[in-house]
Amino acid sequence: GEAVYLDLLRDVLHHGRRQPTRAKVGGEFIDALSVFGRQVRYDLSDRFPLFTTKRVSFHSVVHELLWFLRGETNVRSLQAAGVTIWDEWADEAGELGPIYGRQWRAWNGPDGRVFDQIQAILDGLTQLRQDPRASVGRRLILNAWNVADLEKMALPPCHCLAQFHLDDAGRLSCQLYQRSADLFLGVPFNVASYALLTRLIAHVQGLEPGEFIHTLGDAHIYVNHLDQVRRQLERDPRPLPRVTLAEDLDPTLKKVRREQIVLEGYHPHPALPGEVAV
Ligand code: THF
Repeated sequence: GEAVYLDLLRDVLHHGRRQPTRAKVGGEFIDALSVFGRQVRYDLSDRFPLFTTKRVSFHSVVHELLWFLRGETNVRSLQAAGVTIWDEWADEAGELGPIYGRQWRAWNGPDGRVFDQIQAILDGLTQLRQDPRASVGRRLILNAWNVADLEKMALPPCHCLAQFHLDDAGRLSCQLYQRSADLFLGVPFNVASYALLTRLIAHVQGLEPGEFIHTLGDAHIYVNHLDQVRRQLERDPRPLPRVTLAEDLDPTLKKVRREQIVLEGYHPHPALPGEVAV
């Protein structure tokens, strides 16, 4: 459960090296305590990993994920839902360039072909359910790191590549490689987001959720979050909530509606506000 995340916070708090970063808070460069290379696993079979030692906005997590799944890269529709987490990086027109949504749903090939990676994963799982030897078995990859597009993105992807895995018991797992992990603000979102993506894919494919495995490159705590992290570590985690999904989700995952995803039994400690480094 949540304990492995709290252990990671403690690890970086005690063993992280203080490093300069490219990011700014209030116009000034900010340092971070940082380690390189960690891995954390979350069981998705029963409870949902939305952390309880501070309130995490499930509303923002869901809207951001559905926005990625629609292939959108403009913040206006997020703002209309009251979600502002991408505002700092958007231009005057609300655009972020070809970030996650574009790469997931419409990766442009050199010959003018357009690749929908989410649909390819869904089709791959359909094949794999019929034939466990199908060649896609170890190729269920979602890749946002499009080298040719990086300079057009407002921010290169932090969660770069996810691999899905179907086991012989019909359980779907996901492993994410995250090159840069803002442990206090971003990671609670990232964990909930990929846990939900795994649940959504499993649901429309008639599979059970397995595990979410979070592999981290540079895992850091920005120094303006240290007080909040220390307070968070004094709190006792509570039972994790449950998420239930409507039976009739759009099988392409393009038109899933907010109200089709229901959070139950979430009783977190109070929010711990912190300013995001841009
Ligand atoms: N940049 C940095 N420095 N950290 C990140 O986590 C991050 N991202 C995305 C892109 N760049 C990043 C943006 N995601 C919040 C949460 C996620 C974000 C950005 C900001 C945030 O401020 N959360 C507050 C408020 C939540 C809300 O308003 O709903 C929080 O208390 O959780 C991570 O991939």
